[in-house]
Amino acid sequence: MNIQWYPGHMARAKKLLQENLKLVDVAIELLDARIPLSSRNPVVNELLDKKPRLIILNKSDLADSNFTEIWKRKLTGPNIQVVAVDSIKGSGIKSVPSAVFKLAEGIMSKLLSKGRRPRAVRCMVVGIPNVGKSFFINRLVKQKAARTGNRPGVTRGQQWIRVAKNLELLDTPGILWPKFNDQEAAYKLAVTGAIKSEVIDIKEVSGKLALWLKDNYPDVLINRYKLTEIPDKTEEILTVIGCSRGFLLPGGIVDDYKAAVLLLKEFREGLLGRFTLDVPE
Ligand SMILES: Nc1nc2c(ncn2[C@@H]2O[C@H](COP(=O)(O)OP(=O)(O)OP(=O)(O)O)[C@@H](O)[C@H]2O)c(=O)[nH]1
Ligand SMILES: [Mg+2]
Repeated sequence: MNIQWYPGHMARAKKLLQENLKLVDVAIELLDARIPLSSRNPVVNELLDKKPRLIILNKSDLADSNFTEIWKRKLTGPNIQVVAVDSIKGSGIKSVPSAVFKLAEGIMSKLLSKGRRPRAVRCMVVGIPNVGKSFFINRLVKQKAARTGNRPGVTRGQQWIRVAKNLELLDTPGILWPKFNDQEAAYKLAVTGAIKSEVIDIKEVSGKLALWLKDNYPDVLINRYKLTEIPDKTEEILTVIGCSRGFLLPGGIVDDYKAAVLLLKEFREGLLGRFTLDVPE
């Protein structure tokens, strides 16, 4: 497996992010709660080094809540706060403004002491494609201010959005990095939907997921797809799923591509349960 995806618009977005960084007081970094390590962009992480940072573990409704608690503790640090959020239902959103104001306290009081007029706290929302940046912002402003979509690469330009008189956000396009040296992380990005489907081998990615489920949560596969047992070989797991669902091609051959698509889709929608792929040590 070799997954790579760094189209021109991401390189441009990274440049824009770099330029706009000096305009903002706080960076809001959205990570996918299912893969808090693999969804962290190392290039952006470095750029944000000196900024007060609020980490949002988004899609926490799809992640294992015990692991999310551990990740929250691990990721918190000096000048870094962490909040777990479900941007669809809105849980966790309420504590976001107070966390932002706390992180911006130092900067704002410095401005005031210099005799500058009070102004809104400015935040930049950054994260990988499809992690839910625009959904998160819309939740925060309680209206559809930012364009969203169930595929990576929806937001193209940057967009300022006013949440309240004292809080403004900059929505940015999702950015990955030029080379995935860690293909294990790339696979996790593919499984969770951060990489567009055209550049991945669906059967390979879904097969790897099937194997992971077999090794860690076999009952989930058995119950969901009404299997009697799970074969050892990756391709065969997809075949038994396809067989169980009656996915047949002409000639009675099982359509394991269709099974691969189904497994990925159901995993992403949370129909198999809540899973964290980056397991904390
Ligand atoms: N289950 C779940 N789904 C979410 C959550 N937040 C966003 N989504 C889904 O994730 C998908 C992507 O959301 P967007 O807000 O468009 O993602 P984005 O990060 O702005 O993506 P780009 O603009 O492409 O970089 C949508 O289909 C949402 O339904 C969440 O907290 N939980
Ligand atoms: Mg977006």
